[in-house]
Amino acid sequence: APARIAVTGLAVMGSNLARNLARHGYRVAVHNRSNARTKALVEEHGHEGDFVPAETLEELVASLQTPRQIIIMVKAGGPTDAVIDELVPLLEPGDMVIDGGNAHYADTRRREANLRDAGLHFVGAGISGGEEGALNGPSIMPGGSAESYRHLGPVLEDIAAKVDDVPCCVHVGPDGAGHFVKMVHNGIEYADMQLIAESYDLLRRVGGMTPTEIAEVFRGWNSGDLESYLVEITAEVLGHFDPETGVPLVDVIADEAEQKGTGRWTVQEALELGVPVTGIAEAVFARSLSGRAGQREAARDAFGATDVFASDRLAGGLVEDVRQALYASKVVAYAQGFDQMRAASAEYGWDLDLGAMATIWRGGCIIRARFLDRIREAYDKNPELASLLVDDYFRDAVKSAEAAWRRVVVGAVEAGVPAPGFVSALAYYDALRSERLPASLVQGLRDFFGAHTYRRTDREGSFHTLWSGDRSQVDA
Ligand code: NBP
Repeated sequence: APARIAVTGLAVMGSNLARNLARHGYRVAVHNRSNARTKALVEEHGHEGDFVPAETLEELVASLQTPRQIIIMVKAGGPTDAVIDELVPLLEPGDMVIDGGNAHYADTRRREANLRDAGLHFVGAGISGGEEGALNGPSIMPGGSAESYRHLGPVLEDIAAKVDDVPCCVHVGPDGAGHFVKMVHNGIEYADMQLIAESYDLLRRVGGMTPTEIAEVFRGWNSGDLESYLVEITAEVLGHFDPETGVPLVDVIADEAEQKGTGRWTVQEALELGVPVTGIAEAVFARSLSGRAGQREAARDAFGATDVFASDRLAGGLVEDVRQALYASKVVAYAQGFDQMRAASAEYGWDLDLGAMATIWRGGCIIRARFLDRIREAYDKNPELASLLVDDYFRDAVKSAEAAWRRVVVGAVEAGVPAPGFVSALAYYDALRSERLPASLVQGLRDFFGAHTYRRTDREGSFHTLWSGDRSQVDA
């Protein structure tokens, strides 16, 4: 019998996805550029289901039922284009090519348009959850045509993670929508991790707690509003001791954070769209700063290795204050990420259902969290919500955290412990809720040096002041 679906690219993600499909009873055709991986997959896991190994793409295509569904799981970028170029001449109108890699959404838009011209469906599908998710149920964010989702949706929903029996997979929107949403997911993941890291740093350096004690704190937090995969694994990492030296592992890991680029993409796209994603940007920059070893050393030499300055601001309930600051800052980071998805949806005509995005991130992916139920409820109540922050539930949560949040920010600044995530999140909140912003002065300056004009608060129109003349105002 022909295979139901195919996977080409059998490194860790592709082989786990193929196994997931096979375990769900699908006859899966499998292929890899170098045949050794295909052989290894079938030898090691052939008993898990019904695999159809193919040595060439021709063989792979020939083994499939029509319309064909072929998932590409290769290294993002050039390799994806190479596979598509080889595959397209072998396909027939109506066939579906699914890219499950971490593609940039602009590449996905380009590929979708090209394949559409050839009568093919191209589905850029964000897949989150790493190798574990690919095998046991990832969060899947497929873009592409509605018609392709009618064929593919049932299969993808079948292999996706489930929360309360609801699959973590939904048709996100046309062309690059799926990969865009996956990108923002990763950006939010950066912000979330940065806020967690700042919380740890404050508890450690201001609170004088040990990693083991802090692990315990995170374990406790994981049974409340902050319940999430990242908080859960923070307790695991902080509680782990290096078998070689016997010290907490976190103390022997080099403090230079790396990145693969999706956080940077998120910020670059936010700049293009004009959406302030300050939490994600601070997280990306914090990683970059950590990696600038030479500058850090020079600064330590110049200023003396800073220990913590005395501050009694946080003497009282540090742990609870930090918990509240973390929660409020996290709400800001998510609010910003959702703003970015809304802006892209308007820009590209994607008609994204933001509540559905929260739903499919509840399981399978790295930012899965209890909190996402609240986000879904907020958008269910009001799909046109101006900001997540103003939803009743989040407004109350942020308001009740506000005093603690300010104490943490002031305390961190006073102690000299960098907390860019907390500080910028609070500044964002304060800016949004300000009656007047000094942007009026910025406009005045722009008008002064560049005749860029300004609008007035009291009547319509554009105006310019004759700064170098008699300083009267003219209509612009
Ligand atoms: P890699 O990203 O390490 O890619 C290795 C695969 O790409 C191998 O199958 C390799 O074939 C194939 N490949 C390359 Br490289 N160049 C090729 C070419 N020119 N033509 C055909 N095949 C080529 O694999 P991965 O870590 O499994 O990730 C796969 C995708 O999933 C990536 O886009 C990744 O960003 C994404 N992703 C990964 C994770 C994760 O946790 N790792 C999570 C979510 C998404 P070969 O065996 O012949 O060299």
